[in-house]
Amino acid sequence: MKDLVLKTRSHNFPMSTTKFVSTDYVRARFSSAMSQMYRLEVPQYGILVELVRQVNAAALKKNPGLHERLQSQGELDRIDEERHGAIRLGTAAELATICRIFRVMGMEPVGYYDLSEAGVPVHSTAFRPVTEKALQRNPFRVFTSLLRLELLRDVALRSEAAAILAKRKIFSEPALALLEQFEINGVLSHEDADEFVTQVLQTFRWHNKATVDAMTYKRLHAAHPLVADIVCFNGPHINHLTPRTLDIDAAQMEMLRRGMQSKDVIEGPPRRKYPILLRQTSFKALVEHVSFGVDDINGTHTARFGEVEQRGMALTPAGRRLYDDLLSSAQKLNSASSASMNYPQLLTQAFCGFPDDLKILSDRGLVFCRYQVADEAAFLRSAQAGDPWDLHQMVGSGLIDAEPITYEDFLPISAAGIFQSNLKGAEQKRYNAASAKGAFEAAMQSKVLDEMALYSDTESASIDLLRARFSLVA
Ligand code: OOG
Ligand code: NI
Repeated sequence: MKDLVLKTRSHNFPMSTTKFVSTDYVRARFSSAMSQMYRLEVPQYGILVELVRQVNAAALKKNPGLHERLQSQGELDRIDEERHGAIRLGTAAELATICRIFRVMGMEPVGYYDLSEAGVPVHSTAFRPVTEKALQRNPFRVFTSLLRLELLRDVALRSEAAAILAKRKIFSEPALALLEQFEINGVLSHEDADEFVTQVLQTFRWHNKATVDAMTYKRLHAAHPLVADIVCFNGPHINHLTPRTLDIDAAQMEMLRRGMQSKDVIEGPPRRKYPILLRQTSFKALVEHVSFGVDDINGTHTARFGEVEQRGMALTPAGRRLYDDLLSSAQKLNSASSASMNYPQLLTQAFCGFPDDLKILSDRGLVFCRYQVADEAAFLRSAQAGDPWDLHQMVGSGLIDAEPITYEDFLPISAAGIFQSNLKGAEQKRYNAASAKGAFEAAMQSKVLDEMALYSDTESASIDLLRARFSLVA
């Protein structure tokens, strides 16, 4: 529990012996500190992590091909350390500061997710590392949502909520001081980095005392349960942490066997031989005791849950269009009451339209790949013989391997499903709101990165490297 102990900083550290640390170090420390804290706060999370570890070990043992693939992609070592978390912020200022804080950890905002379409009054991004090396070192991500008070119908309630939020300070003074120090120097010392992690962790801890009275909580909750969750506490408590599993069907079965209240349906694509994008399931949020107002009136709040995810291949824009089309056709059939099949069956049927063969997937340009030399001797022979550079042909003849790139992001429809299954009493309303990426970026004071461009850059970089080697030998 070293991470949770508040340490005092010594300021008489001589510069010459000060060791500076990388942003990767800060992120890895923070991810591990969050995991330790959440284990203490929500013991079911610890059980889930252990369950996933067992499922993963079994999956690797059963499937040597999977073991080999993860190893060659540099992912084997990160699996047990891998997790994402989620937080919900109340104001533009909070989002702008969190963006600066996550930069100290080498995390950038990637992607824009509009959840209003699915009846959740927030929009979101995911902070995550973006380089291949940083992802291998530690891929910690935080799905970060910002409340959209302007979507509430009741104008008086809007300003009441805004006034409550304006009063809170969610970051500690030492955290902000270290943040400024990092921004000036571009680095933190080992000691300061550890202190920074300790301080930032405090922002995400649970508060069992609401900042408002029970009536105010009730009114905000009636507008939307998420509004109460975001507005009524002194900080954006981490609401779940998600370990990565290699077999989500097995993990789901194991959750049910151990009596966890897991969702009935796994979000995302159906089970396949070659997994694509992201599949997720969660256990229901806990009903927790909280107290309200100065009189400490007892009540409950429902927010925190557990989730597992399985990651698959990153899809190109063409692959993603096909995914979105198939998913929406399965969902349409499911909402037509005449359907004779259940949702998982409809989904499986719809996804017959998505090839499940690596060669077809890459030939049809549906997945992003990292290209590597497969047959070193033949590659060199071909270069020396003066053969023309022809990637497609060299993959076909086995000189080069096309290794699918793992999806590192989230899915808006799945995220909405996860939000919904954890909001007690939320009615399924649709907000008639325009997507507001520009407003989100203005609030954050930073642009979000385009995830497709990141995958495409990784793919191109691998091709450029091979091509340069090929012409060097020639
Ligand atoms: C975030 C829900 C979305 C995911 O993995 O898609 C999410 C939240 O409940 O705050 O975490
Ligand atoms: Ni999640």
